Amino acid sequence: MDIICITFLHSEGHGIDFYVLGLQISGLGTLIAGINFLVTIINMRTPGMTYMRMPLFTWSTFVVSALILFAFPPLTVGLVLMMFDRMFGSNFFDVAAGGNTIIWEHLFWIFGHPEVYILILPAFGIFSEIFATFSRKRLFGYSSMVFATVLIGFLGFMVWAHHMFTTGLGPIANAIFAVATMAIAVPTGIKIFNWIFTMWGGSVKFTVPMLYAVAFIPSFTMGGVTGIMNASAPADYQFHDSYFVVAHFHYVIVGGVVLGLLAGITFYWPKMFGTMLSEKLGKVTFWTFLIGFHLTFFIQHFLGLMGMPRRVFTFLDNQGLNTGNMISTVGAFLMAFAVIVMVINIIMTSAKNEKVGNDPWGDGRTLEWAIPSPPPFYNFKQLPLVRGLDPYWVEKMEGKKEMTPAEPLGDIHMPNSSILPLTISFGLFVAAFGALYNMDDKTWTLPIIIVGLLITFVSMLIRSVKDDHGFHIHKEDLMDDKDKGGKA
Ligand SMILES: [Cu+2]
Repeated sequence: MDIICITFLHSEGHGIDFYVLGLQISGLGTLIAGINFLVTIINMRTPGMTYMRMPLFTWSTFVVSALILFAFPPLTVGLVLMMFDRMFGSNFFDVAAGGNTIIWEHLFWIFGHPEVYILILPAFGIFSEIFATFSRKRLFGYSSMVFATVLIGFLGFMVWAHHMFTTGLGPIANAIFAVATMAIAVPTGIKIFNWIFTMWGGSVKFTVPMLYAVAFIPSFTMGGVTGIMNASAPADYQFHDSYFVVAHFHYVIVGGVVLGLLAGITFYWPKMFGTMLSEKLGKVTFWTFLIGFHLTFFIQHFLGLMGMPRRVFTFLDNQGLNTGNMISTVGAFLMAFAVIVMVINIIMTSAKNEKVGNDPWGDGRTLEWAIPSPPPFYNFKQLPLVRGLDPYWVEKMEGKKEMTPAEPLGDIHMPNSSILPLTISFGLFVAAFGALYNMDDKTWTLPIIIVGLLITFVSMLIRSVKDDHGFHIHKEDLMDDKDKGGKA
């Protein structure tokens, strides 16, 4: 093997290169999706849908998209510097050559902490919809919920160094980041109390999504409490890199994001696929998952305090860590069982395929429940007129069965499908594959990189230059759909 620059690298082989290139491409996808959501939410709201009438799920998607816009560029910068270190022998992160590894930690966490909120805020949005729907009451403190979501998003950029208390930033920096981190408990607390007050005095229905929502409150709050413990810098010197931290973030991510995903899948399943998941099997999944989750991760707080380090795949025998780890393992199997039951539930209900109407839960509040399940590809035949928060509920309370249209029935303008986004990303895949092995100085890699980038840039050029006016669904065809005659 010829002597090349990678010999001094800490991670030999191509694992890190794969990660560096793959994250840049998927980061690009996330960034573009974020921009797409922002532009759509700003420009394409139906008449009457003011910002302060938007569903909380839309609000949280809006805030998260803004976070993506600011959080992903620092990650890309870090990855590009790392790529330069590995491909071209630069020394950004090589201490021996005058580089600084702490810069990598900063760049990573300037992205990494907002990323935590990019994960959790959509779950907050889903739970807000579910609490209002199954309490059959409007969300308590809607405006303060919006304010808290924006504030969490903003503060999320001020706290990244709480991941770096032990790197030696000094007491002043540590104190500032500790206080800023604890400040996030305030808007989060506002949300927790608003969800509880939404249920207060409502006629609560314990459907499967609502069970997830109710279980989410104490589970997530426990992750919040250990978050405050980690945020206190002196205490963090003890918790750092131990299983206590593992327990903390699993309470946040599983107790928050994963419960949110399971709740959202169950809640929107009939809207997406036109058939209800079994509530009975859903309850089996819920209880086994919840018990399995707490069994797995609660004990890990204590394993961490007993000194079990994280990022190590095994532990010393006879150190008093065996029983705790055994309990964790049993819990993990329970969670796996819960997921298997969920897959069975999905297969069974898809096989039966009993069709449901537009409002299968009977208590839908927002616009999506006013159109068929699954919605037609053009969504609304006529844009609906929004007259308040929870517009479908507003109409139902006045005895109406459907939304009042905001426009006469007319042609609907739709975009054409295009293969070009696929070829754009395929080109990046080819180029990255070449770059991956370019670090070995192989001669065949350069042409592969060039071909890949050509595929991407030519596709982008065609996409920009070619006029694509889309197509129209004609008014007459819309009237042929099921309910003849249309409503003008
Ligand atoms: Cu953080």
